[in-house]
Amino acid sequence: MDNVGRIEKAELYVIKLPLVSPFSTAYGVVKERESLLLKLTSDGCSGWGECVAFRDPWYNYETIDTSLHIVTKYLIPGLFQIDNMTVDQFPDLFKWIKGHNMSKAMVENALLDLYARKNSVPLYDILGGTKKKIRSGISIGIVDGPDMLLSEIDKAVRKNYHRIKVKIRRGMDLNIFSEIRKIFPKINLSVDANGDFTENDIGILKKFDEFDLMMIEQPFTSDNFLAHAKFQEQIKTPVCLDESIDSINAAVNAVNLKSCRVICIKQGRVGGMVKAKELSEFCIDNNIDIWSGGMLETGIGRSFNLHLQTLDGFGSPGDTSESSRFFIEDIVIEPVTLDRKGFIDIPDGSGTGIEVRTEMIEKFKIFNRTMIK
Ligand code: OSB
Ligand code: MG
Repeated sequence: MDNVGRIEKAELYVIKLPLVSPFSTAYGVVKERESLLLKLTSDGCSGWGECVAFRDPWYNYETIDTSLHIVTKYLIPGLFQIDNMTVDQFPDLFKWIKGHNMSKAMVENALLDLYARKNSVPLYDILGGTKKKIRSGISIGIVDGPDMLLSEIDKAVRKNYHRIKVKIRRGMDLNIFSEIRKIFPKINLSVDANGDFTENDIGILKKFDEFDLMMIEQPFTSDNFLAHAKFQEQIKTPVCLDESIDSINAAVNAVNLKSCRVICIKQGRVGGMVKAKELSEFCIDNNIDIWSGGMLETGIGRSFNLHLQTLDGFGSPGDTSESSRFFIEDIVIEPVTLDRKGFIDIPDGSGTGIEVRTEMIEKFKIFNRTMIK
């Protein structure tokens, strides 16, 4: 990669977008998606990034406020000090900052988009991805009662989503899965616990082998690699790690301890596209299946997830759904949509290939700050 050039301006926006319906997990309910966005400008060209952290720290420790702190105090001033950096040097430049991957990912992604736009090439070309369309998947939050869940699944099946994931929590009645399988015997089905169970629940969790699931995602807390290994040894269904994998080293631990057979890669959680690609290659070399996760991203973050999935290793459907599944109106001109067979086209323009609707940013912004070099 060549140098990105001199970054002259960084504009930060926090927007608050209403969701079509509340999204519930074992730990939290999101009613409105607050998102931190960044626009970097250089030589009259701009690139955008989105921080996938939520307002509150229920998924991991990062929040929009911690990210604003890291970005404005360290990352942007750091970028302003350098004039001749390539995007792949970004992770090394800021590795002295411990953690805060979601903040790093937003800045790196904006740089990558900027670089690609300056060079008039699509982002997937820079990454080395070749797919023109990718498979879709939907994650259904915890809803009120079995009828509602069955109706949500039915809607997703009619749209031809390639995989349907259902959020679960401790204490829920697992008989609903027999019900789901009676009505939808063949769909690609998986579950996600967001770490709500403990090792003491292994007896109950083993029942999931009866439902022919693609995987069980993150049953235990993110630091509990041993419990996941113990569980994987006792269950035929593949265990998938999400929250646990924030670095290649975490994946090395998971592989060596046999904690999982699948890893959900979220480019935001691992620190950006460069790290996400590295992690995908590590997983493939170590026989771990991968797919791209989602974090209720707006059109900006969603576009990075699309480009990531053009890479060869991302053949399985992940959590990339239509924008309209979450948002009444997206903040980009080209929201993500499914074709009749449930595939999603990769945008073909420069960079991420999407254009941000500035009037939407103005309408939904609750904070902004501009930093000039
Ligand atoms: O655990 O994968 C998760 C949403 C927010 C936080 C964590 C998760 C999720 C999802 C939905 O499951 C992903 C999406 O469709 O964007
Ligand atoms: Mg998950």
